[in-house]
Amino acid sequence: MKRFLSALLIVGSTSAWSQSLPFDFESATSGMAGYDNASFTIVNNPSTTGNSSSKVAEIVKTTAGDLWAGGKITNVSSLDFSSASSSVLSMKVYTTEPVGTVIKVKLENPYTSEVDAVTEVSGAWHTLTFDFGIPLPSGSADLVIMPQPFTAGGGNTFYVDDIQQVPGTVLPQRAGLPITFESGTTTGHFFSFESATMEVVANSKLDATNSSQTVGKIVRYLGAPYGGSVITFANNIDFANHPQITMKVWTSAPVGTDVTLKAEKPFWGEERSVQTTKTEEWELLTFDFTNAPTDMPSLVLMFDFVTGSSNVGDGTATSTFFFDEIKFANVPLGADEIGELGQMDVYPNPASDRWTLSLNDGQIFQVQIVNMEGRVVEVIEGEGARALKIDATTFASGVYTAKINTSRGQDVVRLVKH
Ligand SMILES: [Ca+2]
Ligand SMILES: [Ca+2]
Repeated sequence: MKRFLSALLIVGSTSAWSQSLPFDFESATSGMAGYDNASFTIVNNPSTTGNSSSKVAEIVKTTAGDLWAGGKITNVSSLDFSSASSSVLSMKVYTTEPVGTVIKVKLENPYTSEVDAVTEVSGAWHTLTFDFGIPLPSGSADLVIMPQPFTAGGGNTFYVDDIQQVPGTVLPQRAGLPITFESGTTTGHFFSFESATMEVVANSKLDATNSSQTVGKIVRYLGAPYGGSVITFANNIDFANHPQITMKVWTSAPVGTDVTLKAEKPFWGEERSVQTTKTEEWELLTFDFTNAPTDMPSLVLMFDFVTGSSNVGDGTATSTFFFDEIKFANVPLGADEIGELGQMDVYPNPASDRWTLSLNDGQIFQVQIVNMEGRVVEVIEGEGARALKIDATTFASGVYTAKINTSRGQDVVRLVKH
């Protein structure tokens, strides 16, 4: 039996050799393989500006017809993006392809996630970060690097180095609508897909329809026709009481461009599309979700998406969309976004023995405490009190999200246990 076991171990260690981050390519790196006729090899560093190391990895998209060619490192173990200390993948990139070139990173086999970043310089090393968003992948997978997806190869060359996990922000989910970008909703609350990027930016398009300070911006680069960005709320979107959503949009794309909101839950989505009636002006668009299911927590934004279209975006002004004040049509816009009510004080935070939640005004009905994996670990009845003490001694050190039902609505706060 013992001999059989050791034979198995030998087989296991040769056929399923695993690699772990970081990768600096200074020595031979197992599991590197080009696909779709691309090469993926270790070479001398072509430029030491911004990267003084001697060896880097080179991907050459050799064949013009292979639009999706790239390189992968198979069986990378111990990938864990679920904690703030390692929630972002960072990679140095060098290419002489133009600024705005998309670099896609995919975790597959098993497929868990993919995310794109866009180059900011040409002909110099710089660091791109890949935030895998929610759900936070972990485990073992093939790490696929797909430079310039949806673009003919024919010799286009990319260098990568220092692939590692770095600290990022793991944000608690927003409680729900509205989203105004004026009090807490950030880029990190959104997950962008298919070569779209989403940023929270200053409103550079101030006019009578939207004079607010801050807005969201989505740019579609070469990807799929359905490139966009999604936000997942702590609560389901309450279409029973609020069947219509409004959103302000500004774009240089022509009048008649489709704007799509899709409410989503796993394996189900409801899409509503309307068309712009203005260009280079803010306008208010209304999306009617009457009779939509009421158990969907995610809202997907897709611009210029028409089913069957091959329009994939190109990073120009007509692929750029500003949006703001996503709200229920029948709820007036308050000063604050939900989740940043500012009515809930938590102290001390971080805590080692107890947190006190205190509401300035109103009653606490129930508190649900959710761990980083999204599991409810405790439910505390508030019984209508204005303040509530929560025993922290039974919690493992880490970050938790408290979802609080109050007489003023829902609030979400982050609790940190020392
Ligand atoms: Ca190196
Ligand atoms: Ca705003």
